[in-house]
Amino acid sequence: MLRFIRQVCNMKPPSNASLLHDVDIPTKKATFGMGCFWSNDSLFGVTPGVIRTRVGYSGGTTKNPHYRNLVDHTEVIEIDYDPKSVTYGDLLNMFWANHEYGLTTNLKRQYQSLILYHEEEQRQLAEASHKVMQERCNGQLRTEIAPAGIFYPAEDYHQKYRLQGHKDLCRSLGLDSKKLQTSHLAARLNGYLVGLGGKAQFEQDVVRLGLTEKQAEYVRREMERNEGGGLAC
Ligand code: MHO
Repeated sequence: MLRFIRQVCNMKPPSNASLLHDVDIPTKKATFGMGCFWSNDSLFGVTPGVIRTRVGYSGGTTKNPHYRNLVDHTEVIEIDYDPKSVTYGDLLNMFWANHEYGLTTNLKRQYQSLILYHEEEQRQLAEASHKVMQERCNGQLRTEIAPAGIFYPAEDYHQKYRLQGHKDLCRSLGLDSKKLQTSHLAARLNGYLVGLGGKAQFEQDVVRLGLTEKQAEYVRREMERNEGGGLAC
């Protein structure tokens, strides 16, 4: 155990630029409110085709909301995805399959089930999927669909919340406040660390993401520890 702790604490900031923080390809945005944004950040961050994620507040009317004063805003996740690798329809399926708040009547606005669309095609797909779900739920669904407005990024400590629990790993990855919102690698690890994404995908990702063997080994241990438990908030 001691040896393990020492190993982790010895992780040095990367000496080369091989870590895959920046992925410079054309992306589209998707924005969803589906309860506490910590878990959604992990869920989408580890999804193939998702390039970057950040969490924040949107959907309301007041300016500059913050966590302790959301007023009419909702916790949302903003996703940058590669439409050649994952479709908006795939993301919508994940939206419907991974939260239960659409049926709750007395939910705080903070956790509103919400789809904020960025273009006409997204609106149509969102409304079509909503119609199917609404029939399945006998008209009880509370999910709202609206055009995406201003997105206010949440405070730094909410970004890649699960990853930030691993301070030495974060330090070894050279994560700063900007990278917490833009790093591809951070989005992926934030999911893997809580047991999402699966071992096979992680092993394929190790080299691509530029992880050292020590970093990879640390993530493997966490994946095993958390297997199957990823989404609790
Ligand atoms: N259960 C968590 C929710 C946080 S979330 C960002 C808490 O009570 O702090 O809404």
